[in-house]
Amino acid sequence: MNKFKVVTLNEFIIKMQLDFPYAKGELSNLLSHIGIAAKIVHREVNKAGLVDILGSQGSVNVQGEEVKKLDVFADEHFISALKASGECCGIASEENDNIVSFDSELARDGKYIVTMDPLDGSSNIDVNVSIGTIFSIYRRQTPQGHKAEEIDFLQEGTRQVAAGYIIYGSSTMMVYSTGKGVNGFTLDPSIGEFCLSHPEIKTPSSGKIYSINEGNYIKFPVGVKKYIKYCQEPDIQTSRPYSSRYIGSLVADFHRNLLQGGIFLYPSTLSYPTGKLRLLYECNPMAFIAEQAGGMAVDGLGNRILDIKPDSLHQRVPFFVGSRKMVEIVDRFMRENPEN
Ligand code: P6P
Repeated sequence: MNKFKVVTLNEFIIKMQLDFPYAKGELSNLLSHIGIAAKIVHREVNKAGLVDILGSQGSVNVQGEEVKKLDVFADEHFISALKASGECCGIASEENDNIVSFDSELARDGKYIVTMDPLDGSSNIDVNVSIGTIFSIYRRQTPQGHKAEEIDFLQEGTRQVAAGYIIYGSSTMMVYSTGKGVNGFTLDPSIGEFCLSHPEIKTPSSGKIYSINEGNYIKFPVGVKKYIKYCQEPDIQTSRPYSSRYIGSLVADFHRNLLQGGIFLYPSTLSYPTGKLRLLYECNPMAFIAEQAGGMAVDGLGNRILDIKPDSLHQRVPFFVGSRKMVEIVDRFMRENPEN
C-alpha cells in the first residue's frame, strides 16, 4: 500500500474483503454502515459542550428538534445504520433491556447480529472526557428469513466475526479487527472520512501502566491487592513502579494501553460482586481486539474472556485485559489467592 496515499475506511474494507475469497461483501457493507453512524455520533458528541446554546436533553434546541440524551441518540443512530445495511437482523445494546429484532423482510435475511455499547462512559461527556462506542459482530445462529432470537446473541466471544470501538476523544478514531489483525482509522473532519492512521496495531508484550479504580481497594480480591502492590514495588529490571492511569472511560483507558502497553483491571467489587463490565458488548469486543493485537484478556477466575459462554444479555464479568505478560502475572496472583 502506498505509504503516502490516504487510505479511507471504505477503501481498506474493500481491500481486506479481497483477502477473503468467499466474501460477498455483506460484512464489508455492515462495517461501512457502522462507520457512517460513527460520523453522525462524532458530530453530535462534539456539539455536546454547546448545551447552553443547543439545549440539554429533554429540551428543544434552536432548530426546534428534541434534544436527546447522547447515549439514546447514539443508540438510535447505530440501530438505524445497522437496519439500513440490510446485513444485520438484530442488535443487543446496553440501552435496551431485550434484543431488538429487525422486522423488515430485508433485515430478516441478514446474516449477522451486532452487540453494542452505543456510548460507553457517557457520564463523562459533561466534563469533556473521551467516550466511545463498542461493537461486536457475530453470524446469526437462527436461519435467515426469520427474526433474530436471543440464542443468536448468547455466543462465546471466540465466535465473533469482527469487533471494534470508536473513541470520541481529541480526535475520533475507529479501531477494529475482522480476525486478521487490528487497524486504526482517524476521522478527518475536513473530508468526512476515516483514514488509516494506525495500520497493524500490535500491543507491547509488557507496559508500565496499570489502570484500576483504587477507590474500590478494600473489597478487591486478595490477588488484585497483591498485584497492585506488585505494580508499586520498585524493581529496575521490570521498570517498576508502574504509573497508575485511570480515566474511568473504558474505551479511553483501553485505547491508551493498547498503543502504549499496560493493563486494565475491573475486578469484582462491593458494588459489583461479579464485576461491572458487560461480557457481550464491553469485555468480548475489547478482548477480541486485545488478542488480535497480541494481548490477553481473562476474568481472573481461570477463564479466557472469549471462552465464556454467556447466560444472559447483560451479564457482568471481572475483566483483566492488556499486555500479555502483565495479564499473565495478575492471573497467577489470582490463581495463587483463590477467593473462597
Ligand atoms: P468506575 C463507564 O461508566 C464504565 O462503564 C466504563 O467505561 C469504565 O471503565 C467504568 O465504567 C468505570 O467504572 O466504577 O471506576 O467509575
